[in-house]
Amino acid sequence: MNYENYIQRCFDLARLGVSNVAPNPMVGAVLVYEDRIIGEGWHQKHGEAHAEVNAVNSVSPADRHLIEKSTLFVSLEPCNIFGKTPPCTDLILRHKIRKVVISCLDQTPEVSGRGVELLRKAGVDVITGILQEKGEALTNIRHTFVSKKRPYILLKFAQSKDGYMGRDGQQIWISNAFSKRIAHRLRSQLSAILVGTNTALTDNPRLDTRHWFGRSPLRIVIDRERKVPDTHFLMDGSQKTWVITEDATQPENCPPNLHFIRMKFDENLHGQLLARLFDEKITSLLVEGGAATLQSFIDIGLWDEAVIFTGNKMLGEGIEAPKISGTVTEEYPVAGDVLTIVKNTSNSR
Ligand code: AOF
Ligand code: ZN
Repeated sequence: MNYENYIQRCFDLARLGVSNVAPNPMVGAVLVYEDRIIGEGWHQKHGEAHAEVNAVNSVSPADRHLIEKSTLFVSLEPCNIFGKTPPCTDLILRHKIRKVVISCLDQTPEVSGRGVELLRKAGVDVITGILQEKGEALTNIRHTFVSKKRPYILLKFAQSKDGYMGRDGQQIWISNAFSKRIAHRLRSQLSAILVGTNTALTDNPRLDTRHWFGRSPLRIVIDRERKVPDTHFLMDGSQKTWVITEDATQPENCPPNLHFIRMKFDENLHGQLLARLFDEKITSLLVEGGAATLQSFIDIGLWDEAVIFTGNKMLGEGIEAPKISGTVTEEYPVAGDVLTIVKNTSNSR
């Protein structure tokens, strides 16, 4: 039996939950009897059944007697705790499944190895670490959140071929329509999206997912002095929005999902914001600009990944794109643009 193929299938299934499972991780599971898949499942929505439950429930009546003779493959260690749902270890024992193969451990402190231990103590043969690096990449958002107690931070920007992001006070479109769709897909997969005051004023962004589908993230704008006028899209109440400011007085007729949140604009502004996001169980944050806001996260090492679109135009002058150093993990063409993914491999905070 090729463990890697089945674990890879778990990853593919897991990804189907991409926009709907936060703050939970994406998880996939398959049940295999003598090299035949008899059940498959994935975690589809936060608060609902885990992958293992869906895999067991998907087995046809004709195959149900095979469950106890099957091997359960899961992309993540099965949970042993009562969260929103009962422990998956109970399910495994109740169905007398004797072999479980997993990719990586669940770093949630209450689980973290205990799920495996519980199963082994009950006599289940548990194999761990299959395609572990890929399994960890799949759960990086959740694992950053539980281990660093802050959201996974992804920086996104577009730059011209000669390294400029735009010109002061002027909206300039650098990347192409294909890149824009990829950017909107990214938005649909993350939980919150942040811009600074200048970007909000100059670009009047909507920060939604209109060129993709699925839910739109929480919008956050840093606006110390409340410069963004209420005629701008960010203030329209179409999506939940936080305005981070020094003056949090609610305006009259304020839309119910527009929140003015007071913070101290000192050297710990990022810390305050990230702590607030952690409290609200927001597991990922997309920082979209502008240059100064992006650079402020880079300067203090608070970033995990950067997605950079490089267009094929030259601007000659303007606002320089942030300088980022990390490990390039992917680079590919997008209809004339180049998309580069950089990971922060230094030990970020
Ligand atoms: C699994 N299988 O498919 C998922 C798991 O709040 P709950 O009930 O959804 O459970 C939270 C815990 O379950 C937490 O440890 C999280 O990492 C894990 N997610 N575990 O066995 C799954 N989604
Ligand atoms: Zn579970």
